[in-house]
Amino acid sequence: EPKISGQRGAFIVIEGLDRAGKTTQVKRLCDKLYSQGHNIKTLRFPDRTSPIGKMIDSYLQSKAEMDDHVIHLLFSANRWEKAKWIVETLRQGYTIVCDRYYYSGMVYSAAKYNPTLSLDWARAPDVGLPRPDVVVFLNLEPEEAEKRGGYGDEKYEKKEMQQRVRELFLGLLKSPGSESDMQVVNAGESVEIVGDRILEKIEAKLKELAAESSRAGIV
Ligand code: NYM
Repeated sequence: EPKISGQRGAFIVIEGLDRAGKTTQVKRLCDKLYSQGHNIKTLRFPDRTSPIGKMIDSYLQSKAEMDDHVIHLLFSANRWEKAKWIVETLRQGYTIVCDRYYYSGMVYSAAKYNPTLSLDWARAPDVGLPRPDVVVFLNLEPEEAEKRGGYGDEKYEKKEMQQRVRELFLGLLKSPGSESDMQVVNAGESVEIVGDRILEKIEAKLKELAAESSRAGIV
């Protein structure tokens, strides 16, 4: 049941490399926040269920070829499809926990080093999306990722690409924009420890939020 106190929900994003344990941690976090009395909805990008999401899925599985700019814009469109839902759901008092957002969008596309696809170009189509209240980046050393049994078969799940993606993610933390608000958690620890660290970051932010104005911003 939506809260009737008038307090909006928080928009929480979990980011990271492939194999950093995002999906596991999103699930744990939702269970924990729910047990604390929050109303929770989850979201993941890409959302492969919509027509655009199905095109993205075909691309990731190498069943369809696409120009780097085209697939980038589809990933962005896939977020815009959900923008209104995000705003309304937060307003109803639900806290949203989201597996990847536009940060992944920027860094995976920019990691291709296509000369006409810069980080700035990649960011542009996402400007105006609902802005997260907290972003946690699960950082994983490349050696640790290797130990986790290598990558899957989808596009981008290659060592060199992951290394570039990681560098770009870490670069975002130093950027002057809203990306520098990202909280970093070392994903190389056990599931329990990583979960506790994530919760610490989020609880601190939720407290701040409760004290502040309740209007959500935009990217
Ligand atoms: N990915 C994800 C992008 O390249 N751009 C985006 O905007 C998003 C949201 O999709 N390798 C990439 C990162 C992943 C791949 O994600 C599929 P997942 O979380 O494995 O379903």
